[in-house]
Parts: sequence; structure tokens; C-alpha cells
Amino acid sequence: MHKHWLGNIMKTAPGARNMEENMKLQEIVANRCGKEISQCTNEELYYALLEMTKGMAEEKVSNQGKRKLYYISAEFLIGKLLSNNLINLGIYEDVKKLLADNGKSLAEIEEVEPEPSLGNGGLGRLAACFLDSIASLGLNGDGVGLNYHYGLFKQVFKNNLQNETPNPWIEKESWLTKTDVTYPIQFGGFTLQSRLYDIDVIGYENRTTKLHLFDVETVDESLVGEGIDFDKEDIAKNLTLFLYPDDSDDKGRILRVYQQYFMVSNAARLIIDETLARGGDLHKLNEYAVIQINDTHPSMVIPEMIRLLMERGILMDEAIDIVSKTCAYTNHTILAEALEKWPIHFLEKAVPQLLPIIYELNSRVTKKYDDRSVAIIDDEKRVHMAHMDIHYGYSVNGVAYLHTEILKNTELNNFYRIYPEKFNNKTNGITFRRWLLHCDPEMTEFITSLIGPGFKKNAEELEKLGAYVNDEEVLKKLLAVKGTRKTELKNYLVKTQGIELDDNSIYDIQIKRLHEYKRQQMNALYVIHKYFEIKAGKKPARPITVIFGAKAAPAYIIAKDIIHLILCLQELIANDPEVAPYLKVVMVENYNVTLAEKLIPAADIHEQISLASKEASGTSNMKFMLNGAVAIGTMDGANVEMHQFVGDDNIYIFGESSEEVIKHYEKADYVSRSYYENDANIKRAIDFIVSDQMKAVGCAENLERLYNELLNKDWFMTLPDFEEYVATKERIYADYEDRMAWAKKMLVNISKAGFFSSDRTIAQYNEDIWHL
Ligand code: CBF
Repeated sequence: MHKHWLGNIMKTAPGARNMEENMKLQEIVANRCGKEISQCTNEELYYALLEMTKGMAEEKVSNQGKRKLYYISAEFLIGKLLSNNLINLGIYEDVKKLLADNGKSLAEIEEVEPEPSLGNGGLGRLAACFLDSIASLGLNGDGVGLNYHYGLFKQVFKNNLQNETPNPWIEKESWLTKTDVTYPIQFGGFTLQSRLYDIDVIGYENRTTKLHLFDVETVDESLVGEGIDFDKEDIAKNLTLFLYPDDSDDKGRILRVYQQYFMVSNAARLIIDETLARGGDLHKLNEYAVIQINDTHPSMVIPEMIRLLMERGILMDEAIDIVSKTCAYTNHTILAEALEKWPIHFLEKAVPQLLPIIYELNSRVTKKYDDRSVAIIDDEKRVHMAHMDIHYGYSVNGVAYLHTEILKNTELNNFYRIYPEKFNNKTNGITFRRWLLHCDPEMTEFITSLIGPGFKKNAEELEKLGAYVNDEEVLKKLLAVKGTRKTELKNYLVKTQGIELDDNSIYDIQIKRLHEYKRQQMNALYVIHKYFEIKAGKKPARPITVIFGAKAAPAYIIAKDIIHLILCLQELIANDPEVAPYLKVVMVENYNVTLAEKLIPAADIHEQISLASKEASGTSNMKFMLNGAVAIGTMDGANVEMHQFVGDDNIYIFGESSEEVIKHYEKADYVSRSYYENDANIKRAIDFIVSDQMKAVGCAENLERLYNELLNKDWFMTLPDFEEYVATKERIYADYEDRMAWAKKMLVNISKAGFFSSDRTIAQYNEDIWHL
């Protein structure tokens, strides 16, 4: 029935912009609920808007060009879709007004929407930004991934510890559309029938693309017991339950192999079917398709596509050649732990049909290159997925200038010497639709009033803001908008998490996955340092609120201990009347895209303090910059490019350089204990972790483990940068007090953010790699 209404919408006003069109919402509401908008609950209105928006997306066209991109990724951290879709359809303001006229708030309606739990961190959010840009640039490309029912996990704090619970998000009516595409996917000893679900990705005033999510109909959510425990061996029932199932044992690791193969076998079949449906010739697959392998999770698409082409009568040599011209690989990290190496016996069990092909690919490499470091299968019988990607793909890209240089000159140097022409850099980007237009409409409107709306499509136009760098009225307004966002965050956190903020304090925010290389522990040590300083009478000019948001992988013990440390500090400081008025620590629970959308526009300062060389790019740095926050950071990832754009005065850089850090690792000359013994501030902060006060609010075992880790190991070198970090923090807080000078820094950051639009990144991928 509702198809009829949607049909009407498009017939009456194909321009998708005018009021008449979204007045149809009233008709949908009447049809669904039998009442007026003003009488509906937020829930009823959400589902009516979902229906309307989905219908409008279906009516839009996608690019039907000859060559199509398939962006395969284990994660797509898409966030809530309603508002973004309304913005991209060009009807956000009209819908908002219509609702307001009927006494309804779009913001409140949005809260009904569950956040899809399809990603973990930067890599997944990047994939989501990329889909937005692919659609917005009108390119021919889709995303392909898995439809995880419980996603990553929902973080719950109890006794100052992280607990994990399932994060169900799929509802009866959702953005997912069930399709009739299904494939028999064969594993060692059994076959599972897949089912494809699609989510329409609506471009900004342009075309749509699709996010294809494969699922298995036998999946059984009741398999999950206490926390996130489940039978890891019942593949038919558990395959698409969780993203990144716990890999601390072999069963969990093999489950990841099953998931990855399921994802890529489905993707490869879809690619073949769509190519043939477009009249394409599989011998020339590379003219019809390009496969972007997002990190190593989809790497098995290479042997799988070769296998499927051979099943269709193409000989091995030719199949390898075709696939090598079709696949391109993006590397997102230099951390060895994240570069997947699967033991052969895992593959033998899960996907035995791939082994003859992987052996053949490896044997061609070892015959050609007398260098074990570039082999696909190593001496311990492990398959190096990245090595397969590099040998049998035509492009290898890093995600920021420094990262790509490190890949070429250090981490992947042996490959770079073989294939210099394959290596290229594509500095990451973010979609300005979500990370400015949606998350701060007031700022968007203010910027538009100054420089016009052109920046929404051409982000480089933000540069025009530079003309206002000495305009006091503009600077004051910038501060005022920021102030409003800070108050909104305060209201939101008190309502949703019971957290009280002081909106006159400095909001200093670090939000990202919890990992030792990102050094949340250094920020926590600073908090301890500041606590002692305040106790000693050195009160800050203005209260400081240090805000964290982070999930730790369930099996990553030290990361969970760091969360414990932060939560203990939060409690201890809040209960100390001498310190609480000046310093507050807050760790938001279950940090996700929805929270990021509230935290980022409210930030004064953002922490990008990874150990130099270890953060491939970072993307929260770009989001904060666009929202007028000022960074304190190391020369790592995309911070390097940000620094180049804004100059020394508008970013606070500290710490050892990546060259210095790489040398320490080469020489293995770092001894954390010597910093502890020779620096009274460091000693005081580290000792406090295991003090009686901390043990009174925390768990001695966890605190002692973290203490010992920092003292005896500190693999990501927190201590050498600590004193400079403290000094830089003091400088940034002092500079904050000159409000006009600070507003200037905010303005410069916004005006220089244009480069970091994912529209630019995608245009470069297309120009250099995809050629769509
Ligand atoms: O490239 C996107 C992001 O990917 C990571 O999150 C990853 O999972 N490897 C990196 O850690 C980030 O630096 C990077 O921005």
C-alpha cells in the first residue's frame, strides 16, 4: 500500500526539495497510523519517516556506468541514517519545520532510531564516509559486507570495569531491504545459504548507491548466553552474530575465517552475476569491476575469485591475471597484530577449496623472488593475507602521507622495492554532511551566511573563511556557537548517562578505540599529575573536563585495565571536594557514532596523542578540526598534514618524531623504568595507580597489572613523551584564556579542513585507482 503513496511523492515533485513533497509525510502518517502528525508518538513518526525516506531513495537512480567499484569491508560504521538521508535528499529543513509546526521535534524522533552496529572504529567509519562520497559524487560503486545481528558489543560499566553485552539493532522495519539474492556458500564439510540485504546510500543531492550486507538465515540469536558468550563452533547459527568475535582462542579465530570467506565468496558471486547481467565478459572482468580490499579481512576474495573464474572455464594463468588487474588493497595499519596471518590448518578446515589456489599463488612468488620475507606462506605455515594482496593486486595504498612513507620505506619496503609503481597514498577524509551539516546545523548556517553554501559541495571553499580571521563579530559568534554545543552536550549526557558537566569548563576530549598505541594512558597519567598539582594549590584558571570515550576489545586485558584506571579516577576525583571544582574526568559509556556527533561539535581541545608512526591516519582529528576544536597531538598519521595546513600557531604538537620512535624499536633501547626512576612527576603519577586511594575505588589486581605494565614494558612508550605532554597541556590551557586568540585558532582550523573531505579522497581513489 505505501508504495502507492511514495509513487505519488515522486510524481508530484521530482525535484525532491519542496514543501509539497514532504507534506506527503502527512499522508503516510494518516495511512500508517490513522491520525494527524500532532497526535503521533515519536516512534510512529520515526517509522513513517523511514518509510518515506526509503521510498524516495528507491526512486533515485544509481550510476549505471560500465565499470563498477565493489568496496568490500568487514565494517561499515554507518551511524543513524534518518537525518543524514533527509539532508542528502534536500528535505531536512522542510521536514523539520513541518514536524515543529505540529509540535514535534525531529531531534527527539531521531532518538528512536537504533544505531546500526556494523563497525568498530576508524576503518569502519571511513568505509561509511566513502559510501556517502561515492553516492554524492555520482560514482558507480557499492559497498559489500556482513549483516551482523549483534554487531561489535554494547559497553556497560559496572564496578568501574567494562562489561560486554550484545548490541541488537535490527528491527522488523529498518533501513535493510531483503532481496531475493541468495548463494550457496560452501565450507569444509557443509554449505550455508546466504541472503542479501541492502541499505540504500543516498548521495548529497545526487545519486544513490547500495550497501550490500550478506547474512545467513539459520543464524540464531538465542545462542548468546551470559555477556557475549556463545558456541563458537556452531557456524550455521553464529556466523553473522558478532563483528570480530573474540579471537583469544582458535575457535574464535577460525570463526573469523568463516566470516571472511562468507563475505568474499558472496561478494565475488555478486560481482560475477552483475557483470554478466550488464552484458560483460568475464575474460575482461577488470573492465567491468574493481574490487577495493579494505584492510586484510576481505583478502580471500583474490583466491575465491580465481576459483570461481576457473569454475567458469577460465584457465588458471588467465584467471590470476584477470583478478590481479581487478583488485586493489588499502593498508590501514603498521601494527603487526592487525596484519592477518591465518594458519594453513585453519583454512584447511574452513575453506579447503581455496588451498590449491593459495599454494599456487605462493609458489609463483617463491619461484620469482628469493626472499622469504615476501612469501605468502611463511615457514610457520601461516598465510600472510597482506602479502597476497600486494602480489596479486594492482594498487597498494596507505591512508595518510606519513603512513604511506612508512609503508614504503620501512614496513613494506621489501615489497616496495619489487613493485614501486603499485604504492600510492590516499589521505583519509570524512563526509562533511554528517560531520558538520548534520552534527552542527547552527555552525553550518553561520558558515553559509559568511561564505555561501558552496562549501557543502566543494569543501575547499571553506578557505574563504580566512577573510574573517580578524573580524571580532565573527569570532565572537564562533565562540557562542561552541558554547551552545557545550551546553547541549551537558544536557544530553545528564539525560542519557546521568553525567554532570560544567559547560563553563574546558572540554578536552579523547574519543577513539582503546589501544595502548593511542595512549589514553598518557592522558590518564596527566589527570593524576593535575590532581596532585591542584592539591598542592596550583589551581587552573578555569575548570577542566577531560572526556574519554572508548571501547576495548574484550580480550585485550591491558586496554580494559586502562578503562578501569580512567573510571576509578572519575570516581575518586568527583568525590574529592578539594579537586572536583577544578578537574573532572568523564568516560562516556558505549561510545558510538551517535555520541561522537554530540561530543565533537562541543569540543574545545582534542587529543591526538598516539605514539608517532603508529596511527595510520586517524579521522576523529579531521572531524574535530572541522568543528573548530584545537588539537594537541604528536606528529603522527594525518596530524602531520593538519599541522602543515594550519601552521604552528593553530595546533599543539609535541613528542618524539616517527623517525626517533622507529629507531628505538630497531635498537630496542627503551627502558620505561629508567624514566620512572629519574623523573619525580612520572614516579608520582605511576605510583598513584596502586595507591590505597585508588584501590579503595578499584580492583587491586587490575591496577597492579597496569602499573607493572607501565613500569616494566610500556611497549608504546608513554613515558618519554610525558613531560613534554604536560608542558604542552599547560600551554594550551593557558592559551585558551585569550578568547579572541583562541577563536582565531578555531576559525583557522575550520577554514583549512576542506582537504579532509572524503569527497576529495574518493575523487583521488577514482582518478588514480578505480577509473570509474
Ligand atoms: O584508515 C582508517 C583508520 O583505520 C584504523 O582505524 C584501523 O583500523 N587500522 C587506523 O587505526 C586509523 O589510523 C585510520 O584512520
